[in-house]
Amino acid sequence: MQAALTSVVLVVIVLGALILAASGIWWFTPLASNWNEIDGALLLTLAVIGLAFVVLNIVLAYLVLRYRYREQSRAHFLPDNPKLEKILIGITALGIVILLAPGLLAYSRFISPPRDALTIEVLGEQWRWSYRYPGPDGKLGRANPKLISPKNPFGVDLTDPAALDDILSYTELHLPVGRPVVLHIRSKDVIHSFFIPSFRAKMDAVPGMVTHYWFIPTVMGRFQAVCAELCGIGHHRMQSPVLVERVEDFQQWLAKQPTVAATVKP
Ligand SMILES: [Cu+2]
Repeated sequence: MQAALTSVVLVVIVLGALILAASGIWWFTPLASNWNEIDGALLLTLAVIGLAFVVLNIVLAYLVLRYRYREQSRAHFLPDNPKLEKILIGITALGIVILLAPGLLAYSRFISPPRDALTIEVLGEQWRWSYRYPGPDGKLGRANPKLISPKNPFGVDLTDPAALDDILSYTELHLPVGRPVVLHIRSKDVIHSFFIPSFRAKMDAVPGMVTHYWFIPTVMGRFQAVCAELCGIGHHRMQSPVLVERVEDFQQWLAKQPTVAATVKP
């Protein structure tokens, strides 16, 4: 009786998961960047682990029922079965290769930005995101964590001439549509992770390092960046709006933001 109940529960779990997946209520948000490739790797991963989940649980449900306890039954002694083990190792190895290979290829492109990409700095701290854009010179000035102060939250090095025209945003990330953007990601305190789900783009922000990734925003509109690394009590509200606009609107917004020279310089 218990064996039958266990089997039924396993089958119900599998059916429930399949119905939930087919209903689409927890499906991905529509892609809003160039990363079709990452979407493809995610779907392939879902297909491989989904198939393994269904097959393993159905086999388990069958075995629980087939070999349930019976008064007169006796177990066989089966020391090992090299042939079966080889087959299982082969299937597992193939599954792992299918899971890893497309992701590794996509990742190598994800961290290799094109030369004409617009560089924007992302600074994470408990619990907010701030952004630094290059000024008219097109170059971000040097920054150093040792220079961080209440007046100079990015730790911008004021002796670097390229730094003075840099533009700061403490609230929103604005992006021009259709232009490659590379984000240089820093953290002031603990490990955060800068994740824009609609762009399928995510990377850890690690204190003492500058990490990076690039993308092309392909859809205009309002999206959301979130922190994807549990980073303390305010982690859940470490979010920031991401606005993808026409190039002219982006330039207009940028022109209204404060520069380093105006706000940080003593
Ligand atoms: Cu965080």
